[in-house]
Amino acid sequence: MSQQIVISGVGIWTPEHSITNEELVDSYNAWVDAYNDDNKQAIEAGEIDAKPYSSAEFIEKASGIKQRYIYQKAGALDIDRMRPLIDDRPDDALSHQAEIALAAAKKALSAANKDASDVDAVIVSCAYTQRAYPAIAIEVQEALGIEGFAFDMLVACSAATFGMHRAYEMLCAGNAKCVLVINPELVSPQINYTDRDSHFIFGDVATATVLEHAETANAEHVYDVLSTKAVTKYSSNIRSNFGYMTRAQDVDPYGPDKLFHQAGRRVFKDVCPMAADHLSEHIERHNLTASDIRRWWLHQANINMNTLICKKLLGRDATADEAPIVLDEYANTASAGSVIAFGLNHEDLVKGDVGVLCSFGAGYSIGSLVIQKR
Ligand code: CO8
Repeated sequence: MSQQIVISGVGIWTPEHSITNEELVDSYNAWVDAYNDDNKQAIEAGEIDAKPYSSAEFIEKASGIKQRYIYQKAGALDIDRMRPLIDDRPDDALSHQAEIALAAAKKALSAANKDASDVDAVIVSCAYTQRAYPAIAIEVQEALGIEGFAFDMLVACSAATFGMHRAYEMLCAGNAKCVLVINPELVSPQINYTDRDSHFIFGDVATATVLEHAETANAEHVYDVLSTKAVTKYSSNIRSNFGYMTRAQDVDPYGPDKLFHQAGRRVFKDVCPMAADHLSEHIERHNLTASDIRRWWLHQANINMNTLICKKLLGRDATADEAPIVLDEYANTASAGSVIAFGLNHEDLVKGDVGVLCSFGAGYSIGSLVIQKR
């Protein structure tokens, strides 16, 4: 590689609305009462099972999540609706996802001390895009007035790190000079708010990072990307079957299997050792051990996963300073969790400090970057 690649800016857009565990559980339990009442005869006849209550205590203990942000709160807690209410915009209006992508992008550009005219490539990388085409990234490119090219990519939980990998490679190859990677995780429309196993897991957010060549970087906080590492292994344990094929399949396009669903305990067991091994191997490339890493900006799905992974790496519990947690406030934000952790917890690092950004989840997919403060 002839030129050093750096991360020179990070931005986070946080929705103005939030939902606490208590609010979510109150709504879900009221829906359960109505469902069980409506289906009383079938339940008593043993034809269907009564729905069990959710519990705020369970949610916090099992996941560490206390609340989540949501793009539009209206509708999500309404027991006659149980999904957010988001207006349908005409083709000539800015789309919802581009709007939140832009908000995060502007913050990242400002942190990087860049104008849109400095950027020549845009990647929108997230768990879902609200349409197939034209790409959300091209809409954002147009809104910012960027000359160059843009594209969308989907890698569920690892979309943000994999997007940064692509930016790194485009910069190494000389195909771009400055890349904006944006993760507009507008996931609330895909949450099954009538499923107690998963209704609490996710929150909306948008994050963005700026990657460029070191020689053009002029921001206050700049990180050399020492290397990137990715692995995928097919699993249906986290899945959404939502998509255009349902039109031809004569099935309910919004049925439970078309929304997010998972075998959570199985995912926990499979992914923790995979992520720990992945991270060990990645830092070994640089002759580093876990104790040499100043900060771990890990994927934010479940606090118990992060505790276990850190314990495997360090041989002890990580402190909050070593491996910050943001999921208590943001919940699981699909691919954006490690970027939020980075965005909120990096300015105190000093020159030479090494940190690791890592995502893990659906696919399965694991992506990491070893970075060093300039
Ligand atoms: N309230 C009360 N009880 C509950 C609730 C609830 N809300 N939910 C489940 N229970 C019950 C269960 O039914 C079960 O009861 P029983 O023992 O009688 O069967 C009991 O509590 C224990 O349930 P679990 O075994 O499921 O509980 P866990 O301790 O395993 O915790 C978790 C569940 C929190 C889901 C945990 O397994 C976990 O976090 N696993 C990791 C999952 C993960 O990281 N997945 C990644 C998903 S993110 C991703 O891939 C991105 C996808 C794209 C974004 C999608 C956006 C919509």
